[in-house]
This record gives sequence, C-alpha cells and structure tokens, in this order.
Amino acid sequence: HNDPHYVGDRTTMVHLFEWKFNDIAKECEDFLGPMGYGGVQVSPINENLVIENRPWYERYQPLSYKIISRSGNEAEFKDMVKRCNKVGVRIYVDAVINHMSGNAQPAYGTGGTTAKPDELSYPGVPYTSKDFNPPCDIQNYNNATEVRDCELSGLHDLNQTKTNVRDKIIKYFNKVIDLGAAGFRIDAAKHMWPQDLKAIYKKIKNLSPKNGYPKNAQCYIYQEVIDLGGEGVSKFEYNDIASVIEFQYGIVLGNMFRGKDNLARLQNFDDENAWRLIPSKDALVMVDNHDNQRGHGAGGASILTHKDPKPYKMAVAFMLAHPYGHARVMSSFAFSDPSQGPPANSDGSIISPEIVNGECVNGWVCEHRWPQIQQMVKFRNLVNGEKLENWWSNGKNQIAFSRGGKGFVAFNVEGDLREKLQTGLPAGTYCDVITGDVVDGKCSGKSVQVVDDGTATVEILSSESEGVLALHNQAKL
Ligand code: ARE
Repeated sequence: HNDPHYVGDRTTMVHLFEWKFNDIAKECEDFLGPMGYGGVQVSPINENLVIENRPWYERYQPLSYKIISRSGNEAEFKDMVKRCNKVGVRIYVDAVINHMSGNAQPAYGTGGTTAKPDELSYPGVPYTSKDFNPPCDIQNYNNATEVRDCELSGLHDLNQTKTNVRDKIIKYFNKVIDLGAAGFRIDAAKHMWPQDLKAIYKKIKNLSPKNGYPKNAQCYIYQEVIDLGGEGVSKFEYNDIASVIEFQYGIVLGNMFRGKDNLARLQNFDDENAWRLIPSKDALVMVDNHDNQRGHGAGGASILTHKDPKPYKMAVAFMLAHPYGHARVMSSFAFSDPSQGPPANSDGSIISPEIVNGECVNGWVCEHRWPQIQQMVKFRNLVNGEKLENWWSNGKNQIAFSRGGKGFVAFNVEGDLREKLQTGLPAGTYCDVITGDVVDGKCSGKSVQVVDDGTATVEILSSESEGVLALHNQAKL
C-alpha cells in the first residue's frame, strides 16, 4: 500500500482542505491536471456530527459511513473522482475509522442521521455499545494500550478487533474504491492496533483497471502516526503494513527555514537512520497539515505555514526538490480563530473559492496555486528518479544541490548568497522558475548563465522577496 498510483510522471498530491467536490472536479480540469499535480486528498467524506458554528473539526466526528458532508453527496463524489481521474489526478479520502463522535445532545449528522453518542448508539452504521472499547480518556502517551483502547479527546473509540467493526469499515472502504478513489489517509492510526489495521487492509479490494489503474494494484494507504520519539507507540510499527505520514519532517524543515537550525545539516537528510525517519518509499511528507498549521496535533511553533510566506515557500521548495518521501502540498483557507471552518454562507453551506488572475481571493489561500509552489511541483515531476548531486553549503544557512543533470536549486536563509556553484546542468541560459518563467522566449525573472563546465554564478540576496532559486531543463532559453 505504498504506491500512490500517480499517472505518468506525476509525483505530488495536494490537500484541498474542506473544498467541495464540485469545486475539486473543476480544479482538476482547470488547474491540477494541466499543471501536473498527481492527486488530491479530500476532507472526510462520510456523514459527520453537525456542530454549532460549523468548526472544521466536526468532520472528524463520524455519525455514519454514508457519503454526505459539507463537501457534497455520493453522486457529487462519484462525478468528481471520474472527472479528476480523466485528467490524470487521483483522489485520496481522509478516513476516520478510529472512533465515532464525542457526546452531543441532540446529535444529528450532515445527512440527517441521528445518534445517541452517550449510549454509544449509532443507528446510521449501525454500531451499538458492543462495538466500542469501554470509555476511558487517553492521558498517558507512554502507555500504548491506553493510546489504542481509550478515547482520543472524548471521541468514542471503536474496537477494531470486533468483526462487526471491521466489516463495516471494509464495506465503506470498498465502496470508496468502487467509486474510483485511489486510496486513504488513515486518521488517528496510532490509536489503533497495527494487527487490526492489517486485517482490515487485507480485505480492501484492488483498484480497478476500469478506473484507469494498473492490474492488481493495491490502494495507497498513508497512516497518521505522530511519532517524534519517546512515546509508547512508534511509527516503525506501522510502515510494514502501509505508508506513514512522517511528522518529524515538517518540524525539521520548519526549524531550518525559520533560521533556528543550521541548514547545512540537511546534507544527509536522505540518511534515514541519522534523522530517525521512516524509509523514503513508505513516507508521506509535508511542511504543514490542517492540524499543525493551527496548533492542533504536534509541531507547535516549529511549523511553517502560509502565514510566513517567504520561509514557507522555501520549505515547500526544499520538500519538492529533495527526493525523500511522497510529497503533499497543503491548500488552506484563511483563519484567525483556530476552530473556524471554511468560508461559508449563513446556512452553513461552503462558499466556493473564487479565482482571479490565477489566485484565490475570497478567504481561500490556495497555496497550491502560488506560482513558486506550482513551479516546484513541475520541477519534482521533471527530476523524478534523478540523484541528488552537487551538494554545496557555506557550512551555515546557504545550500544548493542538483537533481542529476536536470534541475538545480539554491536556498539562502541568512546573509547574501553570491557564489560560483556547480549546477550539474548543460551550458546555457536558464530562467529561475521561482522569480519568473519563460514567457515568449524571454525570462520574466532572474536569468542564470551556466557555462561549459556546469558552473554558474548564483545570487540570492537577503533583501529579495524569494529565498530560493530553481533551474531546470524545461526553462532553458
Ligand atoms: C474536538 C474538540 C475537543 C473535544 C472533541 C470531542 O476540539 O475539545 O473533546 O472534539 O467533542 C480534530 C481536532 C480535535 C477535535 C476532533 C474532533 O484536532 O480538536 O476534537 O477533530 O472534532 C493527537 C492524535 C492525532 C490527532 C491530533 C489532533 O494522535 O491523531 O491529536 N489528529 C487527527 C486529525 C485531527 C482530528 C483527529 C485526529 C480526530 O488530524 O484533525 O482531530 O479525528 C502529541 C501526540 C500526538 C497527539 C498530539 C495532540 O504530539 O504525540 O499523537 O495528536 O500530542 O494531542
């Protein structure tokens, strides 16, 4: 379960957090497909508890496995998957299977289903009290049994050892596969036993060639196991059964590009043992996610987000230029209150992103459309499979490297960078795709001259608005 089954040379997915299915379908056709994005992670698609003022986190409180949420219904989901697949973009579903809702009275869902959470009664599935672990609160993260068998934040904890629970989850997963999706993010995976998850994964259908997948292809599964070391549950218990989200990664990059750590240390960032990272092929990586960009989950003040655009774009560019892991780009809505949901009308319906001159304007941030980020997605596709070479650093906070002879990047966190560097590229004039692009045969940003021996004088001054420079063989004049 560690192949995302991207189409062609695509390499990167984007989390379109809280987007509606109809808008995602359109985004696949208008932008993601043409720009070379490989996939979209959608917010949980199943029916959830409706909470007053509609915080984003209500979607992590399931009431049933019917496909109906503020993103849309089953017909809209199906249409989206079909349209996205058609333009080469896969869909991955955020799957909340560790628990149902917390207590609420009355408890009604986005599809009108009711439940009695305090009695552990969820007729919409159905689940009864027999399907849950006896209520207790997770307090001690050093105790693996407590982490797996007690409740995370009062969310009623399903017992995945039970056949009924497994069967209901498998049925839901297989329905999503039948609708053409390519895989799942497993929410709160660390709160479930690996052997239970393994038993569930074994019963998930293969992807269907009818939906454009290769024969005998298993769905992609990436599990949310927050492990920064020193707790009772380890990420290494999970990467044998499927992929794992590597939370250490975004913390390291956040510190690096905030100037709190020494960038030169990234020279061995592909050494998994040195950094205690899971093997690259099993890892899903990101700079930030929907939790840690607002202080939930782990990472705290280390995490970089769209709120600090210059270092954020540098960190995302590094992630997309560096070969480790499968990359996911975050696409957010603006917020001041961390509970705040997406832009919505007074009846709670989500307002579609409005796009003017390629940018989202009405409360959606759309990092995935920022020119520097979309250019680096293209860069990652172009250099896929090329070795990291020509590493250079000044020993401090300036670094550069190439990907074989196809691409070159340089980063400057501190001072002015003005150096003659080996780019690994064939001689010629290249256009820096961070500050511009080739338009009508001319470079609208910085041009860099690579001479016969592959070297070039690279300049990134601290006063510039971008701290990264990127060259590749498709942006050669
Ligand atoms: C909400 C309210 C709670 C209330 C609860 C029930 O905020 O006050 O008790 O509802 O009524 C999201 C939000 C939660 C929200 C929940 C349900 O973040 O605030 O609760 O939805 O609406 C741990 C888990 C990890 C989890 C993070 C947030 O290990 O799995 O906490 N992340 C996922 C999702 C979240 C989602 C859930 C799980 C639940 O990405 O969006 O919650 O479905 C250490 C540990 C980590 C731990 C972290 C924070 O770092 O190592 O494992 O993460 O602390 O506790």
